[in-house]
Amino acid sequence: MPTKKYKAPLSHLLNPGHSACAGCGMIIAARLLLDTAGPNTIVTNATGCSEVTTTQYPMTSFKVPWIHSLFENPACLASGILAALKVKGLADKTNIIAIGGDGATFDIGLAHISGMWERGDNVLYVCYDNEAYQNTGYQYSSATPLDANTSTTPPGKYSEGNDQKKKDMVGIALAHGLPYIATATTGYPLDLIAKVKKALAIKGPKYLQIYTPCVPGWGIEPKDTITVAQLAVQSGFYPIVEYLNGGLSGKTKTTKKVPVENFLKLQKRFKHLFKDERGKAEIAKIQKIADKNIEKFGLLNS
Ligand SMILES: Cc1ncc(C[n+]2csc(CCOP(=O)(O)OP(=O)(O)O)c2C)c(N)n1
Ligand SMILES: [Mg+2]
Repeated sequence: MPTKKYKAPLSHLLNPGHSACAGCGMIIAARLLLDTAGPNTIVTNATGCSEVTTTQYPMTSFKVPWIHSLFENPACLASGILAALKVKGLADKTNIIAIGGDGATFDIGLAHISGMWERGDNVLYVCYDNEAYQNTGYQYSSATPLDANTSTTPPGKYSEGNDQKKKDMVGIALAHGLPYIATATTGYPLDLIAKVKKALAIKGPKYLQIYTPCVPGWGIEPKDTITVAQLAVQSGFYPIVEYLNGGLSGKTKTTKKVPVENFLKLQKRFKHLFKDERGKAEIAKIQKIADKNIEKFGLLNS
């Protein structure tokens, strides 16, 4: 586990005054991302919390050039900007970062992202993964984990919440042969910063998936944002890994395996699992998923 502490700079490229919830994991990630990328950056943004909370007309929190067009197309915008910068001879001097939530990335913008990756465009695509369409009222996305209670996967007599497993977006990125792919989380800011730096230093298409707890969507206390993200990693629920040219090049290990229960019980979206025997059996299934991750990536320090 990383032990160093994060020392925040005195000014930021994402101004305060945005309307993100107190304790929002996404907004912490956004600030770390921009401060690391620096002012020579152009951002394209999908629709979602990362856009709606930062750019309420006529104001913006962004201190770098920023554009939003449609929910599904930050990748297309990024490719267009790259083409224009090439004509102007500025392509090698500017970071282009495309941003989308998990809904924009795993579901609705996936075809456009695939095209951008296939073309080999020199763009860093960042997904803020809060595991649902949180902006429009906590609906299920294909990034929603098994058994989570969302407004479209409510638990009840015949349901334990979401009955599907989370889509393997990192696997999809790997299939595109990207030179750099990583997961990170606001739970470990220094690791996140290091990955942004590394990604931007590499030419070609990059994918960074950042695990960002959502206070109202997950039903957590604002003060628990960092703790919940760390427990997700320490339990194996959300593996933090890095791939260079398709080979596993980094992983965040844990010294002591934390039971997934410790992660789940801090969140109202999993509250129904702690009611009865049926829920207990579901927790065992989630534990199996985490155990599989620990085994697959070798996450336990022995
Ligand atoms: C084509 C289209 N479909 C649906 C919407 C409505 N919509 C706007 S934001 C959003 C949810 C975004 O979810 P996600 O990408 O996960 O980002 P989050 O808000 O969770 O950060 C939806 C469904 C839209 N704007 N455009
Ligand atoms: Mg989302």
